[in-house]
Amino acid sequence: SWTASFESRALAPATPPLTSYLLRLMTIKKSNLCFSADVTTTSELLAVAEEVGQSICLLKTHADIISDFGDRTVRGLRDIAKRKGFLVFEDRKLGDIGSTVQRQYTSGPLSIAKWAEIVNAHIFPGPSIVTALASAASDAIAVYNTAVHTVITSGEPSSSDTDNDQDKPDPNKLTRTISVPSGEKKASIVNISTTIFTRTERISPQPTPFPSMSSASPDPLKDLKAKLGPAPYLRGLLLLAQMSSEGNLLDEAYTNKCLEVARENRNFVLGFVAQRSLNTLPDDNFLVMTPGVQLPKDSETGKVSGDGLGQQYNGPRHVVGELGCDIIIVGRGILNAKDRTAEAERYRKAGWEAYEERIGLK
Ligand code: UP6
Repeated sequence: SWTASFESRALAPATPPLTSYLLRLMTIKKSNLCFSADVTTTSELLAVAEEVGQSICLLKTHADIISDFGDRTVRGLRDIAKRKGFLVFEDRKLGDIGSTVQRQYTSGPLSIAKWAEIVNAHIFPGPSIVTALASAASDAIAVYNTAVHTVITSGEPSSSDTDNDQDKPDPNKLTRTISVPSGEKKASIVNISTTIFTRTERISPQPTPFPSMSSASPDPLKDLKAKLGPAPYLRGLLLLAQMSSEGNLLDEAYTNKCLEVARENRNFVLGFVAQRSLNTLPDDNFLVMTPGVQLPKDSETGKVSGDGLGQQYNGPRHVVGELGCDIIIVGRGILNAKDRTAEAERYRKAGWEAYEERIGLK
């Protein structure tokens, strides 16, 4: 239910590991803000990620509008994500037959699966878009997890370093992240591409209750890392269940179909891009991320309505507090500000206060 805290949703036993990690990250960082970095060069992307990184739980990209997208982009972004503590979401809105989306996801100049924990898709091509992407995702992370497996079966975890560097999988580093409890049978992976998700989930450490990131700490980001641990090398999908644009064709029946497809793929589908919470069954723990969010520039003049190109805006209190959305997605509201660091912080506070009100903390 959307009145439950992010912390309790992270700890629920059926919560997939990536969802759980993100919910813990949000709780510790006190942020349900996703920044939409709609910029057209690598330099701009890296600059703005540095500026807002501290305030966000997630950074959303449109890699296909970055004119010089490449190795430098990926390395730079992963480095900032690791330092500042956020996940990366490529807003690719995949929508084709299974075989094509697999390639769009894992190969070509973007090779999304290599650098973005989260990607999204439409379900208008039918439900096999989801199973095709799930299988491509598990193949993509198998390389990494094969390395882990080797180390697990050969025993000795390294104690030197707990960092998880996504760009250069290092089996020694990962043993600490997912060390197998003593006595547990060492799994042998017959078919790694189909077992990877259950396997990863089974051997992930159980999340334990976690204190908030301390703003009194001399280095809050270091504090965050100490409390959160390294990011798991996992991939997840969001379904486009509703859109923010005026006159869009995603009606109620379509939205319900998305929910149905998501329920059939609970370990891979983290949730939705939508305009309200879609969790209705007791087992539903889907995250809803909501674009079309802006705060009035100054609280005196009130409303923001649209961008003249179909975008429709709502405030964080409405979408999070009243409609039960979990994460606000903000692009130009932050991007066009003079001081983006301060503006991101203003959005983080607004989003978080709306969440605290909703769960009855305020
Ligand atoms: N986005 C929407 N509405 C949707 C789905 N996605 O606006 O229904 C994406 C846009 C853009 C961001 O592609 O990247 O969210 C919104 O940006 P803005 O805050 O600058 O309007």
